[in-house]
Amino acid sequence: MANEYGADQIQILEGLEAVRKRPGMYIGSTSVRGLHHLVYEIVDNSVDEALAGFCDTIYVTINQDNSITVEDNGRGIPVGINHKAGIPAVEVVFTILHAGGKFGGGGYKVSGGLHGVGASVVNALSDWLEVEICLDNKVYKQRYERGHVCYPLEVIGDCEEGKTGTKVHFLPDSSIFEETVFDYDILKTRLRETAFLTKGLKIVLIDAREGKEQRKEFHYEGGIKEFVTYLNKSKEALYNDVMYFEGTKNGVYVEVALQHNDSYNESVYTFVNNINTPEGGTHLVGFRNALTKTFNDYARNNKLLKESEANLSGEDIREGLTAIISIKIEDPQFEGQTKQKLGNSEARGAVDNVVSEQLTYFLEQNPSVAKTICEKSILAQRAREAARKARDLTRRKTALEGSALPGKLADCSDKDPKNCEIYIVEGDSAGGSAKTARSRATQAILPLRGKILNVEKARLDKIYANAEIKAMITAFGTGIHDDFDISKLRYDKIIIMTDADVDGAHIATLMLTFIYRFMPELIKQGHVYLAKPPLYKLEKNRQVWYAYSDEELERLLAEVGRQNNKIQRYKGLGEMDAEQLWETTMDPEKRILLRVNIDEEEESEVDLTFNTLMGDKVEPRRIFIEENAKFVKNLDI
Ligand code: TSJ
Repeated sequence: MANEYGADQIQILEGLEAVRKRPGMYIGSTSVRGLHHLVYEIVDNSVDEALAGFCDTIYVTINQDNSITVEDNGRGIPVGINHKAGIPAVEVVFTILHAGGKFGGGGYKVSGGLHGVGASVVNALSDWLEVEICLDNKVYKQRYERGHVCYPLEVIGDCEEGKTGTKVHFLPDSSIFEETVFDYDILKTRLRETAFLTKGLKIVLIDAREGKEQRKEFHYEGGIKEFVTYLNKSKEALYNDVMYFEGTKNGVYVEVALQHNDSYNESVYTFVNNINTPEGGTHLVGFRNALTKTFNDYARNNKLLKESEANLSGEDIREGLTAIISIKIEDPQFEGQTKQKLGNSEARGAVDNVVSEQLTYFLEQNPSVAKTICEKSILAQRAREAARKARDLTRRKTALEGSALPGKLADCSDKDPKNCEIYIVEGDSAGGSAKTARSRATQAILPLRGKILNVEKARLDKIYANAEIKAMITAFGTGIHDDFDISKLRYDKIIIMTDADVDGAHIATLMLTFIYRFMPELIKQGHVYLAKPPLYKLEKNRQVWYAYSDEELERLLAEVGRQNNKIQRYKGLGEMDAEQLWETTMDPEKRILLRVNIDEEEESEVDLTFNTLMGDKVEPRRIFIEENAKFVKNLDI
C-alpha cells in the first residue's frame, strides 16, 4: 500500500490528522455536544439530498455499541472517479477536508454552511466508519479507520432494482471524545427541528440499545406551520389560524409562519438553510419591518388606532408572538462574533416583500384575526406607556426624597455596604425570627409575603406595581435596567432564605428570575446567594447536631450511633426559633451560603437553550427550575 501513496494522499492524511489534533476547531468541542454534532454532520448531507428533491426518508439508529447508522433513500453518493483527485467521489467526500457537498451543482445546502464541516471530519474523528451506497443496482462499500482508507471502494453485492441510497455507519473515537454515549433525547429534539424545517421529509430515530429500545418518527407536511403550532401547544393561542407565507424574491426562498399567544413573550426563531441564526440578521430585520408597517397601516385604515394616537411599536405587535422565519439562500454570509447572524442584504428585501404582500392580503381576508392582534398590540402599547410613567415616577422619587426604604425592611446600622448583607426571607413569621436572630450592625432583613410575581409572565406595568418587587428594588439601591448602577448597591451580599422544600425552591427561583432579568450584574458580580437551612436536627445526650443533607444525616448517625436520638426533620424556617436560625443559617462563622452563578458556557451555547424551548409540553418549566438549581454553585462553606 505505502508505495502507492502519492503527494495527494499524503496531503489528505495530513488534513485529517489536523482534525484529530484539534477536533475543537472543527466541531466546537469534544464534549457530549461535539459527539452529537457528528450525527448532525452526517444527517445534514441527507437533508441536502432531500432539499434537492431526491430523498424523502432518513433513518437514524443508535446501535447497541453506541455506533450510529444514518441511511437515506437519495441518489447515492457518486462513485465515479473524481478527475481532480483521481479517486472515487465518495472517497473524496470522506477523506478530503471541506469536500462535503461541494461537488454536484446548484441548490441550497445545509452542509457546508455554518456548521457543515463535512463528512471527512466525522470520519477523522471515528474509530471506524463504513459507507454503503446503493447505485446502478449494485452495493458499493468502503471502510475507514480513524480516517484511513482500509481498502479501495468495492462492490459487495447487488441492490434491488431501481433502489438508490446512502448508508453511513460510524463509531466515534473514544480516545477523542470525553463522552461516547449518545443521548436519545438530544438527537430527538434536533431531528424533530430538522423535520419541521424540511416539510415532507420523514426522519425516523431508533434507539436499538438493550433496555433503551424506542423509536420516533417525524414527518410534517405542514413544515414550519406545524412548528409554530408545536411551539404554542402549551400556550393559549389568540386565534386558530397559523399564518403561513411563502415566496421567492431576488433568488431568496422565504417561508414564514406565525401565531400570537396570550403571553407577553416574543419567540421568533430564524433559520438560513436550516441553520439556526440565534443572533438574527437581515432576514429578521426584513420580517420586523414588514410586520410593523403592515399592522400600523391596517390599524389606521380600519380606524382601530385613532388619529391622535401614536403608531404601534414593533415590540407592541410582537408581544406574545411565536414565529419561524426560514429562508434558503445560495451563498449565505454569516457575521458577528459567533457567526450566527445573517449578513446578506438581499434577504432583508426578500422577507419584507413576501411578508408585507401576503400579510396585507391575509388581514383583509381575516378581519377578526386582524382585530384581535391589533387590540392586543394596543393594550401592549398602553402598558408600555404606563410602565414608562411608573419608572419616571420612581426615578423622580429617588431624586427628590432620597430612597424611601420599604417599611418592612429592618435595616442594619453599619453604613459601609462592604460590611453589610441583606436577607430576603420568605414569610412574615420566619422574617420575625430572622429580625430577632440577626447581627444588627451588618445584617438587614426584608421579609416578603408568599409567592412573588413571576416576571416572565407579567407585563412591565404590573411588575413595577408589585409591592414585593418594589421593596427589593428600593432596598438594594442600585435601580434597574438602564438606571442600574452597581456603585449604589447597599449590601455586599444579597441572601435569599427560603424553606428547604419544593415551595421554597420555587420562591427562590422566582426571586432569582427577577434579579436575573432586572439586575443581572448583581449575579454576574457574585453578590447573590442562597442561604442553606438545615434539613435535620439530631439530639443526643443534650448535645445537638444539624444535618444539611440526607447524606450528612447518615454520616452523623454512623458517628454518634442510631440509639436514643431524637431526630427532628425541619419542614420550614418557621419551625426554628431565633437562636436556632442564627446558629444554623445566619451566623457567618457557621452558615452555608451558595453563591448564585450564571453558567456562562450554558448561556452562550445558544442552540441548547433553543432546544430546551422545543421540549415536550410539560418539560419547559421543569428544565427551567432544574437549570436554576444547576446555575447555583457551591462555593463558600
Ligand atoms: F456525506 C456523507 F457521507 F456524510 C453522507 C452523504 C451521508 C449520508 C447518510 C448521505 C449522504 C448523501 C449524499 N445522500 N445523498 C447524497 N447525494 C449526493 O451525494 C449526490 C448524488 C448525486 C448527485 C448528482 O449530481 O448526480 C449529487 C450529489 C451531491
